[in-house]
Amino acid sequence: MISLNGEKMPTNLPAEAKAKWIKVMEARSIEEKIKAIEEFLSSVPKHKGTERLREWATKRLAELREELEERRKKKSGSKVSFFIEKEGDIQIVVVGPPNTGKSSVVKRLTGARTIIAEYPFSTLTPVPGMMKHNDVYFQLIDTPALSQGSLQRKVIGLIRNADGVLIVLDATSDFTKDLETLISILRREGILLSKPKGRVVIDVQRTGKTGIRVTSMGKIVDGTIEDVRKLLESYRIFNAHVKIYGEVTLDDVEQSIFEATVYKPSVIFINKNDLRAPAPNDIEKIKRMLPSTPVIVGSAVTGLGLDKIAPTLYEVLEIIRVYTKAPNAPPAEKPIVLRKNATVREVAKSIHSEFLENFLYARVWGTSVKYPGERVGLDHVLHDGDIVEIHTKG
Ligand SMILES: Nc1nc2c(ncn2[C@@H]2O[C@H](COP(=O)(O)OP(=O)(O)OP(=O)(O)O)[C@@H](O)[C@H]2O)c(=O)[nH]1
Ligand SMILES: [Mg+2]
Repeated sequence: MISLNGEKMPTNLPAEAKAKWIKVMEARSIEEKIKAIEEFLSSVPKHKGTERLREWATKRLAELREELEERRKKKSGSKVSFFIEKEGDIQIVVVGPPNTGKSSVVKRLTGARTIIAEYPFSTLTPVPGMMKHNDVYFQLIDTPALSQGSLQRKVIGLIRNADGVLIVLDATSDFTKDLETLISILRREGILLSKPKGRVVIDVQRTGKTGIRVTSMGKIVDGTIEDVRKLLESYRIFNAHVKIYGEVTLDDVEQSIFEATVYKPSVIFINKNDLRAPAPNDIEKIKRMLPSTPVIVGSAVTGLGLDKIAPTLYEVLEIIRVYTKAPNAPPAEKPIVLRKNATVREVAKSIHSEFLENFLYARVWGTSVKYPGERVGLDHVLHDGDIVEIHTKG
């Protein structure tokens, strides 16, 4: 069973269909992914029990085809493209109902040249801008209002690829209801704004025979690591790194194979405080709806609250900065930005795949080690501010 949108979705897939899914996980390019999902879908038997899964995969396929189309448009120099190349360290999509001040916020924070207008639906294509905080570059993407039907799927596609979401609400309108609508639109698409109790990340390894390694930073409520291995093997996944955060069930593990739902950390900015201060009751209501999402009250006109946005995003995204260094050289000035619980493996991978392939050991300075310059392996978990020196063969 895998759960989608909170509903249990029985998969009971035949082995052939399960084996096809690994191709989707291994796909590097969008083209590969589209082809793999098409092949997966054609191997899924059509009956009631697989209906939701087929529906979900079909939707995903449509989204990917659209993204491919947008990328092609971008390449051919067409001005109306929805594809935004990721720049900086962290990509944040700014979303909300029409006319709440999304563009005003993005403009004030990044200087991006995006259109601000008193009429709704003034933003028609995404506009990126850059904001810096603690040496970390945040790319903010201004988007068309999420309630606009035809563009909705494209904005959802942007969110799915982003690291987090900044929700801009308008204090002068019924913003609790607006948020409710937004949450349900996203949930229908498999995007969760509430932090789940636990999280499973499966990195499928395409090269080498690493076997299935499970790193648990939490616990599996209803099974063992051996059960996880068996589950993955039933999908013919034999080489993967499974990371478990918090409390998860075997269902969650199976769900993460399909990436049926993704969690996006978010921050809420209640804008236009200069016109109307939001009622404390309503703020409480919002906090109950999304307990893990910080709420900032402010105004893009007076500037109130804007300075809190970057540090709050930094916090909810659980970012760590790691400074690499070469032997006998000072650490790099620009950090590598990773997520909490990142390991030396991710650092090695982000420098160059050769660093991973020829890895011998790393020396680390910082709070994650017992003494400065301690030697560690690939699975060593790093802390914010750590300095990492990687030693390789040859
Ligand atoms: N008084 C006041 N007006 C604001 C504030 N923020 C934005 N506005 C005004 O609200 C209107 C809409 O602002 P935009 O930034 O274009 O809003 P948007 O959410 O990008 O709108 P769409 O792209 O059309 O969905 C404009 O007239 C802004 O000047 C604010 O904090 N206070
Ligand atoms: Mg706008």
